[in-house]
Amino acid sequence: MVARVAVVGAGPSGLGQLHSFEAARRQGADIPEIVCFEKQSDWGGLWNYTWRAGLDERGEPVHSSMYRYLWSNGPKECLEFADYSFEEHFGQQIPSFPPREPLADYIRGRAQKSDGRKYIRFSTVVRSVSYDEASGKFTVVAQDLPLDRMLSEQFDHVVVATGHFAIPNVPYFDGIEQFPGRVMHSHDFRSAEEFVGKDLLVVGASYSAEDIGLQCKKYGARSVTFTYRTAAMGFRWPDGMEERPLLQRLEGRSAHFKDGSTAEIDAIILCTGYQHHFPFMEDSLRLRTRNRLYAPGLYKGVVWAANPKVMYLGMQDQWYTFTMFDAEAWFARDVVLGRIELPSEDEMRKDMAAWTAREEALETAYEMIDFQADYVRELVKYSDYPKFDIDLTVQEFKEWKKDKEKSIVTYRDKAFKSPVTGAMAPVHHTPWWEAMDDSMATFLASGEEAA
Ligand code: FAD
Ligand code: NA7
Repeated sequence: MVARVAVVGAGPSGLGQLHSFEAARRQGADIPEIVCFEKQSDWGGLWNYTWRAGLDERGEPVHSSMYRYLWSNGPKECLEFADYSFEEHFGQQIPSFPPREPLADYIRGRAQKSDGRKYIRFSTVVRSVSYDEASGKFTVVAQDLPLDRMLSEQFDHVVVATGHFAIPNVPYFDGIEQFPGRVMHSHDFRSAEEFVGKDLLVVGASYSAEDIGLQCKKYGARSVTFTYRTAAMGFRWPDGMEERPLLQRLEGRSAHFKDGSTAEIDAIILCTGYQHHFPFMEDSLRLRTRNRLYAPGLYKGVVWAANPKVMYLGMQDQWYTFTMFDAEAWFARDVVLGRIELPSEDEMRKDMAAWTAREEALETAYEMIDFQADYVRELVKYSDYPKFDIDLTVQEFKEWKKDKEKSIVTYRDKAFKSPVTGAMAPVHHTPWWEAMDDSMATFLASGEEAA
């Protein structure tokens, strides 16, 4: 009997999984039957932008946390698929920091090339995954949303690729319920235009805070005050932007901070991160973790050690993204195909403990980059994921970090070299701070056409 594999989610991670099986099939391997369940009506995961926020047209939580005018926050060279270069997709060299639309197009381009759609059931949300010891099978219950029907099927393996930046972490601050202006989480943020001329408070000190705060200023917010819990981001912010210690309480429009200072604000965006949320997994199979570089219980960051027929992709905090998801997907595929033999549970636990100990000793961002690069290097040793220049990506990540320290406004104007083709990217025709139009057409146009 042919084995069956359920893949939950058709974002970059799930699509990487489908692509890996298809690559093996095209090389003549016998592959299991693959069914990918995707709750949205299209692929691309978070990159699949929607204007909707909160609940969608069918009452499901909106998945995407992406917003208009979102540009890649890292060099595209550090996420370039080893078997599908940007040059192959666009037929030309493109600048290093693309907006969302060309990146979404690139993700879809590779999935299309390997005919990924044939594996996917769109608009189908997984409601529960349970395991039966006696039969060794999983029961996956999914809801076909358009038909409003529950379907129940058996599988031999389950790959969870549902992402972890979609369910907001929303803290409470004293007096927030009486605040007279807009309060939202970054998950619901769609457009900076709403905040033109406003004094904005942004809670948080990580990527969302940095990018949303900066973007709001770029599009015309009067001022942006960040408030941090642990440490300030410490960038050299443009005029009208500053960082304060943690918000203690709100009194009307006044925000009171830990250092005793206050600010008058019109709106609050909580850029306070997300929850790893897998309500559909039965208790014994459910990953429970915060956003960190080595999630507990996952051998090689992928295999659920307590039941190795369950795998999770993309569950780490992310410096690397698409290539790391691929490295994981190839590993997971080869576990399913029996090409990788897993050690005993005890050995897996020792291996996980060693990675966790190393992760817990990390202090600087540079060490974290090295850690995640080593993790990707470790994974690709096990499979035939095509070689790419990982050392170059480490160098580029570190250069990018330094560029940001120099100027948070101009770091996206730099160009990097492809670890796949070795070609240097061109510099974008318009400095990012002045680039108000993020459409693919304008981004890909030559300087003269864009002018
Ligand atoms: P997702 O992209 O979240 O995809 C998960 C998929 O699973 C979705 O399609 C969802 O609909 C589906 N799903 C969820 N639950 C179910 C269910 N129960 N049943 C069926 N389907 C389900 N990365 C970068 O490399 N560069 C960037 O510039 C960048 N910017 C970012 C900006 C924001 C605001 C955020 C939130 C993230 C950003 N990221 C960026 C990181 C992002 O995590 C990855 O790029 C990538 O989208 C993760 O892919 P994924 O497939 O693991 O998860
Ligand atoms: P992150 O990177 O998980 O960061 C969450 C931030 O929220 C972080 O600075 C936290 O502070 C802060 N946070 C969390 N809870 C609180 C409370 N209670 N009070 C104050 N601050 C809090 O999530 P992001 O959304 O920034 O980034 C996720 C992805 O989106 C990322 O991959 C990007 O590419 C885009 P801490 O520093 O822990 O004190």
